[in-house]
This record gives sequence, C-alpha cells and structure tokens, in this order.
Amino acid sequence: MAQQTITLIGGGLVGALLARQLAQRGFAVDVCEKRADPRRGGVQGGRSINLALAERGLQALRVAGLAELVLQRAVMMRGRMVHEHNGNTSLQRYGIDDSEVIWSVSRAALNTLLLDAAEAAGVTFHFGQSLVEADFDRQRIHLADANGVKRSAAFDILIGADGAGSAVRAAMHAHSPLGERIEPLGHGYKELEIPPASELPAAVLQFSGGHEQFALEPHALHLWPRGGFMCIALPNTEGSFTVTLFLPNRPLPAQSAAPSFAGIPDAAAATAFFSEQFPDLLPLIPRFAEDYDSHPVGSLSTLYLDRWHLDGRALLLGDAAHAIVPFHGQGMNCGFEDTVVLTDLLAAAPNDSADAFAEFQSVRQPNADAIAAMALENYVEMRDSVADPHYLARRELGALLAARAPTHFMARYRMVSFTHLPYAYALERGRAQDALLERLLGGSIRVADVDVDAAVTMLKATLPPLPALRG
Ligand code: FAD
Ligand code: E1W
Repeated sequence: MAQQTITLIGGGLVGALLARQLAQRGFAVDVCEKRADPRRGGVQGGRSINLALAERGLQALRVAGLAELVLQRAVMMRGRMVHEHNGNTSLQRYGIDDSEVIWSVSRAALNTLLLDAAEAAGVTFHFGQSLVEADFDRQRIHLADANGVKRSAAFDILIGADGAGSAVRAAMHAHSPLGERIEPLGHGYKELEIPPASELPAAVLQFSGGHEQFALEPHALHLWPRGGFMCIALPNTEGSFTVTLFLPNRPLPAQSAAPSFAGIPDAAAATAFFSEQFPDLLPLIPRFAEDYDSHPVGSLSTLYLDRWHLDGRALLLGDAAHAIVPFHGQGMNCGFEDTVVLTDLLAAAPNDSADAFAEFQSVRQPNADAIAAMALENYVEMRDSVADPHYLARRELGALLAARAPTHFMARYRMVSFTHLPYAYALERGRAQDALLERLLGGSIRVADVDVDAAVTMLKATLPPLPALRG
C-alpha cells in the first residue's frame, strides 16, 4: 500500500494531538509550526494561561494514551464559585459527585506534553516554519522562517490546524472560495494573575481550607458576573490563578457610560473600575497595573465556513475551521474531538482522503455550529443570569427532574461537558427541556409550587428518553 505523507500546518493543541494519533495509526506525518520549539527554553515568559479540559477532550487524550499524563498536571474544578458584588460566594457544583468535574490545564504544559508525545510516535516537526502560501494545483507549500527565509516543499495531503487566523484557510480560499463568515462578538478579554497565597499579604486572604498555596478555593472555576461583563479565574498547579476579564470593546451608542475597554484604556482607569466592580478581586492581583498595561486586549469571534476541505488535497480542523467564543470552555475540547473523528475516517480509507474529508465535514459541521451557538448563549447566561432568580428557578427544577427522571432529563451543561452526545443533540434537547421548564414554572420562581410528580409525568409524555450513555 503506497503510504501518502500527511503535511500538517500548526503544532498547537489540535495539530500536535492529531499528529500523534495519525502516527500511531501508521501515517507518515510532517508538522510545520510557525513558532520556535516551546521546549527549547527562552520562550516561556512566565505568563501562565490555562484552559478547562472536559470529557470530550479527555476522551480524545485517552484514545491517544495521554489522559493520565495530562490529569497528573491538572487541577480539578468541581463547580463554579460565584462571587456576588457584596462578596458572598456560593459553589454551584457541575455534577453530582467528583466523577463529573472539569480540569484546569496549562496551555504551555499541555502543548509541550503533546509535542513530546507526537515525536515519540514518530512525527517530524519543523519549528519556526510558517506557511505563507499553498499551490494546490502543483501540490506545493511555501514556508518562511522567522528571518523571512523562504523554502518550498511538495505535499500529498495538507491539513490545516493553524488556528483562528489560519494561513491554510486563506490559501484554500484563494484557490476556491470557502464561504467564510467571521462574526465578531464585540467584547474583548484581558488576562491578569492572582499569585500563590505566599506572595500575598495575610490581610487579603479570606480563604483557609487547608490548601495553603491558593488565595481562593482551588477546586473551582471562579466567576464574578456583573451584568454586561464578568471576570473568571482558573487555578494553576503552582497555586496561582489566571483571571480573565471579559468586557465590551466599546459601549453601545445608547449607553455611552457603560464600562468598556475603550473607556478603560489604562491601569489607572482599570483600578478605579475594579475597586468599584470587583472589590474582593482587586487586592488579590498585586501586579494589577503592570498586567493591565502590558497584556493586550484579546479579540473574540465566531468563524463559520461553507466548506472545510478541497477534495482530498486539503482540510481544516480545530479553530482553523470553526473558531468559537470561549464561554463554554469547549474550543479545545471540540478540536480534540475532531482529531478522533478524522483519524478514524482516514485510517478506514487511507487512499481516499476526498471521501474521508467530505465525511468529516458532514459529521462535524453540524456539531461545530451547535457548540458555536451554545458558547454564545453561555456568555449571556454566565454574565447576566447566574444570579437571576428565574434562571436559578429553572436550574433548580431541572435538577429535581434530573434526579427523579434521569432517563429523560439532563442539564445541557452536563450533556456538553460530561458526555459524548453530539453537540447538535445537546443543543436541540436543551431547547426542548427549557421549553418544558418554562411551561411548568409559568413565569413563577417558586419551584416549591410545582407538582413534581405531575411534572415527571409530563416530561415523560413530552420528550423521548435520552440516548443510553456509554460508561
Ligand atoms: P491554536 O491553539 O491557535 O494553535 C494553532 C497553531 O498553529 C499555533 O501553534 C500557531 O503558532 C500555529 N500557526 C499559526 N499560523 C501558522 C502558519 N501560518 N504556519 C505554521 N503554523 C502556524 N477551549 C477549551 O476547550 N477550554 C477553555 O477553557 C478555553 N478557554 C479559552 C479562553 C480564551 C480567552 C480563548 C481565546 C480561547 C479558549 N479556548 C478554550 C479555545 C482554545 O484556545 C482553542 O479552541 C484551541 O487553542 C484551538 O486549538 P488549535 O490547535 O486549533 O489552534
Ligand atoms: C466551563 C473561558 C471559560 C472557560 C470555561 C467556562 C467559562 C464560563 C469560561 C463554562 C461554564 C469551563 N465554562 N462554567 N460554568 N458554567 N459554565 O465549564 O471552561 Cl468564560
């Protein structure tokens, strides 16, 4: 069997994990990565950015034989800890017990682990090699190094895992339009750091749960919802937290005084804003001014394409195909799920990449569209309604129904974060469940007034049972 080489562009999270799996299945894989090898020192600037890993991503890591290694470097998050403006906090558990938790992992540590694992499986990496152009008719790619020195190479199959600003996507589009649509959210983000407790004055530490190195409860995703904007914080293994502020880029014309990055251009303005909106958080960020002034405002968009592949010659996956907003913590998880589907399809039809790519798009695109929609909805839910009585009433009634009729009711968050049910199914089922909750509550917030027996009967009469879940 003539083995074709797969040329992968992008050695980020999705590219490195895909490369590992393809190599494990016997494919020859070459990866071109724009950045220098992050394992060769000097690159780490001390900034730790983390991500939430949930069941879908974990499952892909299991398939690649890497789940245990990753979990050893992860911090468990049992639920969201909501910090109200008055300083009150409450932990809303994600699942019933510690079998339903998510994990905070360092992006840099995860990338390093995946690069090592891909190399160990036989993948060849070319670092400092940025794709600049692809000629699909001659099947050649053009690369440039950091000094602009160019070289070109032949390819059989080109796969783009080069992220939201994908150069492979641009090259494919230049060959034949992909129907690209980019929808900016209009909100940006800024990362800040809470150092380990030992670096903070004792006076600002309210938390003392036996986890002495952490300034806040370590086993939670912390959330400060404030209406049109919010902060979150995820724990790092060393005892620090990475805080992310999500805020509109500019106010809507009708509310010109509303907080926005445009109205908070520097650390002085930001300090005043935080002392008003996040008074309990500000003292935990001793390098607030330096962080605020030196870290850029990140931008957030959703990317939709009509087409993800060029017959059997080229394919996009991960953020390159379907970048989403981060509010469900599923971008990487979705990209990891992509890698398993694609590897199986290619392994089943090694000489028919056109078929495999078409099938990949038809399976994954409806699911990518669904998680894109749910991620957008979750921003509104997170920042506006986690403290909203109607939302809390629906959640409470949903929890009652899930306990009484687990075959027929499962919170959408749990379907997304803790099962392998297709995202498109979770979106559709969630809508149907929400409609039922609305009907049962009839605008009231008094869950105690709902006849739960009658509600269970109605649920089972209205909705088919959930699919049986694999263990
Ligand atoms: P990337 O991680 O962007 O990797 C692309 C790689 O390609 C990079 O290494 C890059 O250097 C390389 N590259 C780019 N251009 C070229 C080129 N021309 N030639 C060669 N190489 C190139 N997801 C979660 O699941 N959980 C979370 O909690 C979460 N939090 C997030 C928080 C924020 C603020 C943001 C913005 C995103 C978050 N995400 C989260 C989403 C997640 O970061 C992405 O979905 C994920 O990184 C996508 O992986 P990728 O490999 O497709 O792209
Ligand atoms: C998760 C950046 C990010 C990452 C996340 C989540 C959120 C809010 C954000 C969604 C969530 C883990 N979420 N958390 N609590 N309810 N929904 O689950 O990854 Cl902003």
